Amino acid sequence: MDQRHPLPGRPGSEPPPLEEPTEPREPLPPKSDQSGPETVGPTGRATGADRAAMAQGGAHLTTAQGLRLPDTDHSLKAGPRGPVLLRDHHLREKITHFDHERIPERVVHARGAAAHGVFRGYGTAAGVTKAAFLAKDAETPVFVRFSTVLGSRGSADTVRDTRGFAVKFYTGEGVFDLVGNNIPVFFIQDAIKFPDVIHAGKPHPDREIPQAQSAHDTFWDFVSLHTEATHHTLWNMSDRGIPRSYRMMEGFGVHTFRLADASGGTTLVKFHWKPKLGAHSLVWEEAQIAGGADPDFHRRDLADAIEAGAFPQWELGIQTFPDTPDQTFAGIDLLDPTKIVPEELAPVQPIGLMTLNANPSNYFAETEQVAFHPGHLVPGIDVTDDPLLAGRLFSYLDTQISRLGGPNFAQIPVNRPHAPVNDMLRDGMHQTAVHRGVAPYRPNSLDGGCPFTAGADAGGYTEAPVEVPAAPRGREAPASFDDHFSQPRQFWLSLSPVEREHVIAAYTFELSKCYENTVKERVLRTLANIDPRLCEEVAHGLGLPAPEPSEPPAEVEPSPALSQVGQEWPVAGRVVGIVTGESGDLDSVRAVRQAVFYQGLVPLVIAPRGGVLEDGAGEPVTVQRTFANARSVEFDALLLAGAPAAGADAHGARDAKAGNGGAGAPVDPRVLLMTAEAYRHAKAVGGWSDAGRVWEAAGIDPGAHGVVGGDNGRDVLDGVVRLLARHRVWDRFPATV
Ligand code: HDD
Repeated sequence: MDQRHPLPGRPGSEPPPLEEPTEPREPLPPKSDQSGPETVGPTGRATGADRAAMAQGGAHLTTAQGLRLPDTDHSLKAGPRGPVLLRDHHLREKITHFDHERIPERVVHARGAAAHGVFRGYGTAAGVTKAAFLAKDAETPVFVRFSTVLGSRGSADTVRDTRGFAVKFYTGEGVFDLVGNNIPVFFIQDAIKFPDVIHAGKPHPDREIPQAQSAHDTFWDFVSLHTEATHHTLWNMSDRGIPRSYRMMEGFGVHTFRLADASGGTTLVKFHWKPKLGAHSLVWEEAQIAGGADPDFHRRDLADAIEAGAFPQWELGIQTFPDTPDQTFAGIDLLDPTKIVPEELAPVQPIGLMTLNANPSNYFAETEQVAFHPGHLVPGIDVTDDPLLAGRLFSYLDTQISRLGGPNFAQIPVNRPHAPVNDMLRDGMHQTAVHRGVAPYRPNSLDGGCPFTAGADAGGYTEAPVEVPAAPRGREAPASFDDHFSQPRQFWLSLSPVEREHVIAAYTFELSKCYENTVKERVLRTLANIDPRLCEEVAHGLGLPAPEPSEPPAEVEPSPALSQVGQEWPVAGRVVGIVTGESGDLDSVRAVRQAVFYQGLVPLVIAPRGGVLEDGAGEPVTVQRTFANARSVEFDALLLAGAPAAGADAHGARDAKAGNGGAGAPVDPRVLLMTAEAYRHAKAVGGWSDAGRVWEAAGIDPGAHGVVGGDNGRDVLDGVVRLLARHRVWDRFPATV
């Protein structure tokens, strides 16, 4: 963690005064975590006109035409009680602009959060691709947008859904977009079904419910009628559907891509993003609570981590496969986007590191207006004939035209390439470039023949000369696309027992929200083909008979890389709540808070009321959360500096002495709820002083794994941090499957 950033509430970062200034002054400078890349003009040159200067220059309020205004609080009226005059241009301009502030939200992936960063190539991909940004130590600015798929722009972050993982590389050879997800497979094999799967997943058209959910009839109707969706759906029902944080998600390019080296050799690859913090998830109850208590849970987590200097990192890796005419590997059809290639068969080879180090300064300008497209490629990276990818290559350009109001969205600052642009595209809505010359066509003799085309030796993009197989035209898929159950079964068999429990619970929950028994029964038939035990458990939960499989279970080997449980990971940036009462042992709180911080974690002190806690002995302790606004879901681990007594709350100490009360004082019920929840969600909990009274009152076995007691807060913290490295204390939950 960057030590330059002071602890929240630590003296040294004095905020500017909040009073209304009496003299004009420049707007506040961007915060240190908001320094995005330099604005680049449509020609690719740095404009020098920075974004703020273009829309927020000068000290005085003006109209959009730059006319200074003496007042913006009163409409122009005929006398103080008279009618408003239509000639008031400022009123009309202000309201008209406001009326048009919203643009259509993305038809999918509407809810997102983004960050700027940098990608550094390792040079290890040099043997398979000529892409310059992958060269050793080449540094490329990136903009990354994470998203949910189904919900509207204002929906909650922690819903069960696939997450988008879209990365824009501003390379010197043009923009490369890797528009992936946190799940390595997709629902459908052909893009022509995309409107159908999305119509099925979106809220029902009559009442427009449920929001941001797959737990409804039309979704399950679709996926049970299109059994190719089984694999993706199973991933959604697994812990992958409810990530702990965007920082702790894997990312996948999903399709097989084709890399080309300088001598024309080609290699098929699948792209993977591996988070340095490991891939971790919420538990379902936690996700639901967070959806209400903090709908911005993931968005906040990402921005807070970057602001605190705990920059999230991912390694980009590739699985490589020979570019053979059949485009299969180990019997797996590489053009089928419902299939993975297990990492045990084709290891993921790291080729670069991405670090997200700056928050956007304006959500709309950057996160909302960023426009990705899987067809934004650079020399050395090409597409394959995956039929899902083919449709995507059409869809993204098309959608930006209506979403961003015309064909010039590449001129929006966040979308501008950092490579020079000379495209002969002209005019259109929102044209901001002032093009020179008279001959936007080529060849021409009037503008000196410019622009010139570039062969491969001048960095021009050339498609790999792949043979197109001769076959009669037709609407059909290869026979290999008919295998819908072997890889879902492999995924199921690869999960740890506790992860399987979660899958069973997720299917049972989602299907219990459906009204139509025929839909549930059809889903059960697909589950029977994955694994009879999975089917039986879900059927039991629904109160329905378990059907027989329609095909024998596939003979597959588990792929251990698919499980998220069992390894140890860095704990940097994890959030540790420290609960204390008004009159608790502040010395221990100070020491533990400091120790948490120096281990690279984020300490948040939780007390009965806000402000600071003082004991006259040391520095006051700033309170970041109160018993009234804290919920366990915010913390990866909870530490109790004693047993805060009931009686003190945010409205003031009803009992001035309330705090870590005497032996007989009842524990504050909000602390009990927080602790019991954290324990139930398999989090590490620790405590010192008389924290044992909390365990007792919350019904927690002090000897249970993951409950760390002791006399010294620092020792307790060490025990808790060791547990955090495994994310959760799963072995507290004996699994049955
Ligand atoms: Fe898509 C957005 C990822 C299939 C059509 N998609 C979108 C975003 C991500 C993905 C991450 C959000 C980008 C952002 O943050 O702005 N989509 C995928 C993946 C797919 C996939 C990994 C399969 C492997 N998508 C897919 C198909 C189609 C689309 C088959 C249409 C035929 N996707 C779109 C879209 C969106 C979009 C409608 C909505 C907003 C946008 O493009 O810019 O065009």
